[in-house]
Amino acid sequence: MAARTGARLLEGPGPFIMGIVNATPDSFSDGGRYLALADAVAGAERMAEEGADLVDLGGESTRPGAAEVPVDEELRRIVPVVERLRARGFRLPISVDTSKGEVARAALAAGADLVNDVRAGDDPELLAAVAGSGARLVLMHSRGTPADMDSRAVYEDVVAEVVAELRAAIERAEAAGVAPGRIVVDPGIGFAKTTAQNLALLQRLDALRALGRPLLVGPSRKRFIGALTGAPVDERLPGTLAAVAACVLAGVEIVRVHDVPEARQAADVAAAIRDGAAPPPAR
Ligand code: HH2
Repeated sequence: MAARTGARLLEGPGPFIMGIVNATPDSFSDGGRYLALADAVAGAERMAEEGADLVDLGGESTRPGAAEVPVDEELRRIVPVVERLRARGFRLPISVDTSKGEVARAALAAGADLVNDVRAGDDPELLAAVAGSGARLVLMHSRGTPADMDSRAVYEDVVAEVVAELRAAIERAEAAGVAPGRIVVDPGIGFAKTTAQNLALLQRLDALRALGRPLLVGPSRKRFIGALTGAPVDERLPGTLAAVAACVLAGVEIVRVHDVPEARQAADVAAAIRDGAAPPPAR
């Protein structure tokens, strides 16, 4: 497949594909695959060839029940990957999936462009690091920690509450100096949500538009697909692609996926149907 020319994130027409590289031993679907530095670098470079618009490097699993990773270990897993990719001239934006200020700061210094925080700016040091760097920030909705998030999936109106909690997170980030135009929001599919709540959010993505920020959604291989279809985690690609298409039809700017070439195709076709136009020739 030909390499893409690499439109700058959120500056081209989109939709943008965020490829997942988890440098962890225990992530729910790709745990162990990218733990070694060389494997993580090769995985990111392969995703760039396959049509990703950015890659998301993670050093800590956030699946329900996952163990917390000490900051030194998370730094050791992530920072050398960013450094090596930048040294090799990697042409895509690099996102770092972390909730720790120290990790965010070090990754940004090493050349990351975006911090993807599944705790929506809970750590003031993370917000300060992003504010000082001019990087982008993803604020993802969740409640509690991996240890207790399943028991926190209690809402009267999941859509209204997720919107309100993301609005509070945006205010906290802006008060800490993050530029309003640098913030992306994410409803946090699978984080403190039941299958019915995930579906409600995916049906009502328009409600998140009230926040006035680009949207990111991460449905890839998640439990709700297994709950709907009975498919085990390594057989959820078709369900993932259905969710990717639904997100793109709803106008989501960024989709976070493990399977880049398949999601690229699904997203481009969905976008062409949505817009009634062929995608740009680079695709
Ligand atoms: N989902 C996961 C991790 N990070 N970030 C955003 N913004 N949105 C998501 O939906 C999201 C995320 C969980 O998926 P994965 O990285 O594959 O697994 P693990 O947390 O086990 O590493």
